[in-house]
Amino acid sequence: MAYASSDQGDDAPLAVKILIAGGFGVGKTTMVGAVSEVAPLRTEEYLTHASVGVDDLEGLSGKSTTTVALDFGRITINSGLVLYLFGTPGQERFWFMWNDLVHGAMGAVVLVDTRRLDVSFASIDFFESRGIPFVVGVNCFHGVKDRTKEEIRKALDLDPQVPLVLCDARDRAAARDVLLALIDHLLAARSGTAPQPVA
Ligand SMILES: Nc1nc2c(ncn2[C@@H]2O[C@H](COP(=O)(O)OP(=O)(O)O)[C@@H](O)[C@H]2O)c(=O)[nH]1
Ligand SMILES: [Mg+2]
Repeated sequence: MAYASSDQGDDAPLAVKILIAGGFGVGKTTMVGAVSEVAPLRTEEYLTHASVGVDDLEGLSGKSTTTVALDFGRITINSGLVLYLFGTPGQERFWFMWNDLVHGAMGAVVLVDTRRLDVSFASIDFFESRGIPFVVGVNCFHGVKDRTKEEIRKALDLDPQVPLVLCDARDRAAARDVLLALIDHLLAARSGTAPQPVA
């Protein structure tokens, strides 16, 4: 994937790769679909009996598909910046893909569902351990804000500098706001040197 590609000429927008991560069923596919200005590339499969007992569907009675590879979308922030979004597969059996997906990523959104915070712990650990800047998007399913931001921060054991934004993954403007919070965070983290994509 291209990042700040030098062969596009000076006027070409900066292309930045962002990962949309979080556990199974937190709204990754939904968010990429909501913000993408290109028809999102999806690799959803219907959940089959084969996934019963493998994919944890507790609390997800409406979920009938699952992302087997990844979601891909694009959003133009302004004339100088385009984000390429890669939704990561949430199920544990696809974690081997994450080391490839992370190549060149400048930052990440980790989506959480307050009813099942634990399913996103691994994503947070992953980005923390690799020093990749991320923001946490709290997907308020059905508009339910059942915990305060402080409670969620504490439960996730988040570093104080990691932004936490409430959102509705289905809503384009709300999803865009999460991405804007990530861009602000990336710029703030620069402190002289831009965050470097993972080699
Ligand atoms: N009510 C509500 N449902 C949502 C929201 N975000 C996602 N969903 C639903 O929750 C399920 C899981 O979302 P999905 O995007 O497939 O999760 P993923 O596994 O992280 O990609 C789907 O049935 C979505 O339609 C939300 O903000 N509110
Ligand atoms: Mg998905």
